[in-house]
Amino acid sequence: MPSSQKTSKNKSKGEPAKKAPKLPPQADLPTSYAEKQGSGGETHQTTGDASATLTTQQGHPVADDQNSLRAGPRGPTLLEDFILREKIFHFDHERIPERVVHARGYGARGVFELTDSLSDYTTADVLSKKGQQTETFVRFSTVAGRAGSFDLARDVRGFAVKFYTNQGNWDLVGNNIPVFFIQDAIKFPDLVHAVKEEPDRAFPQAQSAHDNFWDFASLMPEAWHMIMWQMSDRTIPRSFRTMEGFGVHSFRLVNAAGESTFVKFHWKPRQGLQSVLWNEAVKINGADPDYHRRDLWESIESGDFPVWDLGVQLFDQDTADALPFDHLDATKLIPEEDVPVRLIGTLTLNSNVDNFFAETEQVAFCTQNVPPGIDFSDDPLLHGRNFSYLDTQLKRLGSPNFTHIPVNAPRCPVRHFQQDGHMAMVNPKGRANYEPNSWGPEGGPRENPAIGFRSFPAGVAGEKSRIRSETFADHYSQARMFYRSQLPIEQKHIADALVFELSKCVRVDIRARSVSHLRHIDEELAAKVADGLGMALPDPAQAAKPTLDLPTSEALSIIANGPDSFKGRKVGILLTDGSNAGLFAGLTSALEAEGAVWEVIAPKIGGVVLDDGAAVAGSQKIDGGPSVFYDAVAIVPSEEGAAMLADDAPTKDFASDAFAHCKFIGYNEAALAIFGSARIPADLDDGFIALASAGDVKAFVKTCRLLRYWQREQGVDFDKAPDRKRKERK
Ligand code: HDE
Repeated sequence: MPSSQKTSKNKSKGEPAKKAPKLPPQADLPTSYAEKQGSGGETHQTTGDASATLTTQQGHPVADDQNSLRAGPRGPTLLEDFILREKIFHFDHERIPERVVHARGYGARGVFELTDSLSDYTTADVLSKKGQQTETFVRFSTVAGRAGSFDLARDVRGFAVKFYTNQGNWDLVGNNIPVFFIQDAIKFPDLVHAVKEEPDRAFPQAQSAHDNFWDFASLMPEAWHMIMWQMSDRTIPRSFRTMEGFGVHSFRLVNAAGESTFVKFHWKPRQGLQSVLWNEAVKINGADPDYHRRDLWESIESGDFPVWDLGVQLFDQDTADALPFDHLDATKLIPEEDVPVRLIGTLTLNSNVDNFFAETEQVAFCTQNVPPGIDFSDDPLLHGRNFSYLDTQLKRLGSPNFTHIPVNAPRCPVRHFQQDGHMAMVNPKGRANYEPNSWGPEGGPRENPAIGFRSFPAGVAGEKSRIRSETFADHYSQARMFYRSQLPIEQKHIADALVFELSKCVRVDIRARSVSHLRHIDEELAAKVADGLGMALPDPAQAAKPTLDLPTSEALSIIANGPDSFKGRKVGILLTDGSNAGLFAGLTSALEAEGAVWEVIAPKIGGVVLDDGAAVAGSQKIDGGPSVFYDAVAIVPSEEGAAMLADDAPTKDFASDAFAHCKFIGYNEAALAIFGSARIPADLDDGFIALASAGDVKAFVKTCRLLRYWQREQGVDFDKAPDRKRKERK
C-alpha cells in the first residue's frame, strides 16, 4: 500500500497513530542546501539512502511527506508542523506576476557565432572577433495572451535574444515583424489595453478580433502598416523555427574612432519561412495548444538545432536622409533592396532549459542592455522601452538583484559597489563599498575611460514640447508596399483575415472606420473587405499625406522565402493493420534521408501489424493526431483498414482537412475509399501523389519541399504576380 494511504484504526483521543520512524544518522545527510539542490531535484521513493533524503528548505530531513502533524488521527492539525507550514507557504508563493505583455513564451539556450567581423563599425567584441562564440538565451512569445493561452493565436511573436558577451549582456528584444503599431511610447499602454481581453468581461483572450482592438486601430492611422503584417500569415507561423526576427528600431554601432553607423538587425531562419492557414491555426489551438513549444522542444531534443543568420542593414546619415520616410519611426522598415542585409553570424539553439521557471519565466530582457560599441538611435519608441524594461523586471522578479538569477547573470566579471536588497546572492567582500576611496588595490573596481561604455555624442537641440515630427506623417505608403509585395495567395489571406477580424466587431462604425483606411492602402483590397463584410465601401479616412507607390520587395513575402528542402518538417503517416510494409519502410527512409520527421497515426495507440507481420507502434491515435499537426500526410491503409475507417469522423477530418489546407497527400489505392467518404473530389489534383513504388516515394518527398499545393485554394488569381520591378523612387 502506498504510504499516502496509511490509516489508523486507533481513534482514541491523543494517542499517536504511529511511531516516529528512525532517521538515518546525521553524518549521512546532505551537508548543505546547495548540495541537495545539486542532486537535481529528482523524486525519490522512501529510501534508506541518506543522500536521497527529502529535506525542508532549511535542510531538515523529512520523515513523512504524506501526513501532516495532527493531534490524534482524526484530530486538529498542529501549528507546530513547520514542515507542512513551509511547504504550503512556498507553494502559495510559487507564482510571480506574469509579463504584462508577451506572457506566453518559450525559451531555449544557444550559441552565437560571428562569421563576419564588424570591427570597422563597432568596438563591441561580440560583433568584432570572427569565429568567436557567445552564449545566448532566446525567448519566443505571443504578445496578447496570458501565460496559459494557446500558441497559434493570430499575434505578433516576440523574438528576444540575450547575448552573454564578455563586455556585459546585450539584449536584442525584437519581434517577428520589422515594424510596430505605434510611433510614441506614450501610446503603448493604450495599444496593449485595446488588444487584450476587454476589462469588464475578461474576454476575448489572446486575439485582436474584437471591438476594442479595432476601435483603437481605426483611430490610429500610424498602426496600419503593422496591421497589414498582423493580418498576413506572419502572425500564424508554422513554428518558431520558421520565423524571421527583427530588432525593429534603428540602433547605432560606434567604432574605435568614435564614428557612428546606423544599424537594423535581422534574424533569417535557415529553415525558411513558413506559416499555417488560419483554419489550421484554429484547429491546432484546440488539438495542441502547445504546438509551438512542443515543436521547438522536440527539434532541439532530437538534435535538429534551428539556426538563424544574424543580418545587419548598415547605413549612414546621408542614406537615412535620402529615405522617403524617417528611420526613427518604428512603423517603417528599410527595404532590403535599398539597404542590403549583410549576414554576419549564426545563432544556433542547441539546448533546452532544465527548468522552465528558472530560465524562461525568470529571464529578464532589457532593451537598454547594450555593450560598448552599440548605442541607441533617437527612436522615441526605443527610448520609452529603455525606461520600461528595467521597471518591469523589478515588479516581476521582486528585487533589484534580478541579475543574480543565473539566467540573467552576465558571464563576464561583474564588479561594482551596489549592495544588499532582497535576495542578494552575490555580495562584495572587503571594506570599501564606495568610490572614490583611498584603499588602494583593495579599494575595489575603478572606472575605465579606455574600455568603458561611452554614449555617442549626438548633438541635441530643440524646444521642449509634446510634438510628433512631420517626417512621421506618412502612414500608408509602406502598408501599400507590403500588401503589393505579397503573392496573390498571400493577399487573399490578408483580405480573409481582415474580414474575419472585423466580422467579430459588433459595432458597424468600427468596421467602416477600419475599411476607410484600407482605401489608402489598396482600393481592390478595400472593396474585397467591404464586400466580405456585406457593407458599402466607406469614404477614405482623412490622410495626413498621400500614399506613395513605393517599389515592392520580395523579402516581404513568406512563400517567396520558403525553404528549399523538407528538412525539419513532419509527415503524418496513417496506417492500419495490414498496411504495406515495403511502402512504409520506403517512405520513412526517404523522409529521414531528407531530414524530415514522421509520426504513425493509427486506429489504436498500441499500433498496427503490417502485411509482413511486423508491429509498428502508433505515435497518435487518429483523433489525437489530426492532419493539422503535419506538413504533409501519407494515407496508406490496407483495404480492410480503409473500409473500417471510411465512416470514422476523425479519419474523414484527417483527409478532408489535409485537402482543404492545401497539403500534399501521398496515398495508395485503398485510401480512395476514405477520400470518397471525406467528399474529396474524385478527380484528384496534382497535390495527390500516388505511392506505389520506391520512385513514387522519392517524388512525394521532393514535391513536399514546396510545402503546399496552393493551386487548390479557391478564389485566387494565380497569374497575377506582384510587380517585382524596382521602380525609380520619385
Ligand atoms: Fe516590449 N515589453 N514594449 N516591445 N517586448 C515587454 O518587458 C514595452 C515593444 C518585446 O521574452 C515587457 O519583460 C514598451 C516593441 C518582447 O521576456 C515590458 C513598449 C517590441 C518582449 C515591455 C514596447 C517589443 C517584450 C513586459 C513601447 C519589438 C518579451 C515583460 C515603448 C521590437 C521579452 C518584460 C521576453 C516585453 C514594454 C514595445 C518586444 C512591459 C513600453 C516595439 C519580445 O517592459
